[in-house]
Amino acid sequence: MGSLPKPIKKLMKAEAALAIVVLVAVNPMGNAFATSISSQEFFTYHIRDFIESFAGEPQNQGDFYLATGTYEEQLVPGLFGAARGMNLIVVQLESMQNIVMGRRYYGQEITPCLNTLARAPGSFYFSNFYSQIGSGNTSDAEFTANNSLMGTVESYTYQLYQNNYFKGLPWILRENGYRAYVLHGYKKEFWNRQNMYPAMGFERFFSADDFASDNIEGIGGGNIVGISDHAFYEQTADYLEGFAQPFYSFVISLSSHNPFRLPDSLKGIDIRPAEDNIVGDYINSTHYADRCFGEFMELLKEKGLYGNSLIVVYGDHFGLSKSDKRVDAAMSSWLGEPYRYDTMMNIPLIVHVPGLALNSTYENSGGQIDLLPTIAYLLGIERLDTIYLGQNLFTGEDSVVAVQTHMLKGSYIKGDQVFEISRDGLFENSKAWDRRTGEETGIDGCLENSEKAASTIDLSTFYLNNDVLRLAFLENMPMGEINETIEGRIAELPGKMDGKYIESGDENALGDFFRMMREDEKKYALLLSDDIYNLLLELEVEYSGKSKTKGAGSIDETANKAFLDVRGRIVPVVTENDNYTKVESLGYNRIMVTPGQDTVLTAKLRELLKMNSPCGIAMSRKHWLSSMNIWVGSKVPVYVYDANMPPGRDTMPVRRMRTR
Ligand code: GP9
Ligand code: MN
Repeated sequence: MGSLPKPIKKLMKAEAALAIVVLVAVNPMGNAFATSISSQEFFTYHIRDFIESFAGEPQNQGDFYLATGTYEEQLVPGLFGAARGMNLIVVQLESMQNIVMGRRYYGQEITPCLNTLARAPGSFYFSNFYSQIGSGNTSDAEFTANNSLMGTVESYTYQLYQNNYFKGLPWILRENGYRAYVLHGYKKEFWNRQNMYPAMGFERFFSADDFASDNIEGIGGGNIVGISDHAFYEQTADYLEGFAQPFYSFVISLSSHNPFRLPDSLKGIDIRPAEDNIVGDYINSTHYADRCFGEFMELLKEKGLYGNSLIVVYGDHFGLSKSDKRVDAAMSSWLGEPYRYDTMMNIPLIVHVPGLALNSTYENSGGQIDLLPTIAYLLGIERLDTIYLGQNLFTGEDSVVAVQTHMLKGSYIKGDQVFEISRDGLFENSKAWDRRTGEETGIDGCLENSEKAASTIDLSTFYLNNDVLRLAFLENMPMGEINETIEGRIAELPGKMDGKYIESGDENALGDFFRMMREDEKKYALLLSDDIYNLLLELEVEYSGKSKTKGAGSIDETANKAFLDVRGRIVPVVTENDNYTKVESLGYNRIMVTPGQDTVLTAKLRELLKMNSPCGIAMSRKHWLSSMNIWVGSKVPVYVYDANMPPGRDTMPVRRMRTR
């Protein structure tokens, strides 16, 4: 099958091209035809391109390849294979943001141990590196780092795709003679790790069952009360010492978890009254996590593992949420400047290759998705026979870092530029700024990168939804057959559906609607509202089984399963003034837009159709009759309901119209 990176890169380019295909054309009669990519075509397009990428052209790794030593623009010549044959120890640090790295709090160094590692001979510190999680927090960080694919915002990745086949770091390293283990001192059921880790290729999961907890009050905080990092690393080092070599050990810390309350005896930083809030707690919590990490490094030295292991350490995600107004204010006050999303998502990455004298800090942009090819490069793996969407950071190129939470799909960081897509899904309403100064730069030239960032997410979802890795690598299915298999699976929306209008805040109507959808497992429904985003949020809070008090990861799985099933059959309808991107970020992958009452195709609506992939246009019968000339010829299906749906009315039949 040859090495895949080139095709993938080609695919990414083609993908970007796809999105800028003009989707709205004007016919000679003066009527605008809305043409877009139906979901069917969308998927067919992907897979066609995927096939071409395998079929043609001899492979030339020169221009982009990521893991071999053959490309030209490497940051440091000769690093390919610099850690060949060594163990790999990857440490994922809970809530560790880059903001504390190298920083002092009134003279007190917050992360002296990480700073020491970053400055050590053989260390490379990437300071412009980002978290790329979906809705699975820690587990998404783990997923993306190991598989070089984005997780999802639909639900958490470890739940939705536990039955998929993966071919990330653990499997690749096992193919290369390694043993692969994962160690984390918390309950094995949490984030469905016990089922997902074997699927990802880990041979054994050392969970809370395998660690003696010191149960320090407040460690971890919230519902995540567990073992201290001190006790965890101590026992981890013992386990590592016993492993046959070479091994890959994925080590996931826990102590520095929100809300960051440490017992006073473990606080190492004197906090002033101004930061006597979550910021001060965070500083102390990360300081403690850093100290324990330093102890771990010392233990590795004692056990002779420091000198023969490639060590990679990075943060999983932010600890201090800008989306929480009080946290935002406290952080801005401490920093003396507005706390921004790029600052929040910026996590440290340190890569340590033993035996090298070199030491550098790099500022090329990168994200967790880039870890697999970067590590494979240092380990000297010539060919990465898998599908991955990241790039080797040692090429020195700026990655277009795709993000999908807080800043939504289509947002990215590249070099010093941060681009945040507008929540209404319109490019022109978006903004961009310089990460160094925070100054707005205007959005000229951002479209292509925004589309590339969005396609990184769409491609990941496509591969995951269709279990493409299984078909391609486990079943060795010929490409044509993969195409047919996937095409056969794509479910089209039925021609007849139910329509329902519910006002946001109307709990009774929402409850009745949810029950109706649960009872009839074949029913699909169009959902309209005066405030569709908030209505969907209410639905999620009430019925998703996610704990309202216990925080991320605490999920009633039975309730959640029912919710996901119902959600998959709901098609929210957004107006051109609604927040399309925000609705999408709630995990709805079939969304319709409604042109409201206008009988013209407004520029805004055209833009929405161009920038996004709605599965249809929805409108009332009256509207359809008066604007048919606009929609006949549309590739996007048009669905029509009987009249204007008044609140509280029973459901209303919705039908797909013939437009072609
Ligand atoms: C629990 C730990 C925390 O095992 O990974 O998860 P988070 O709440 O950060 O996703
Ligand atoms: Mn976490």
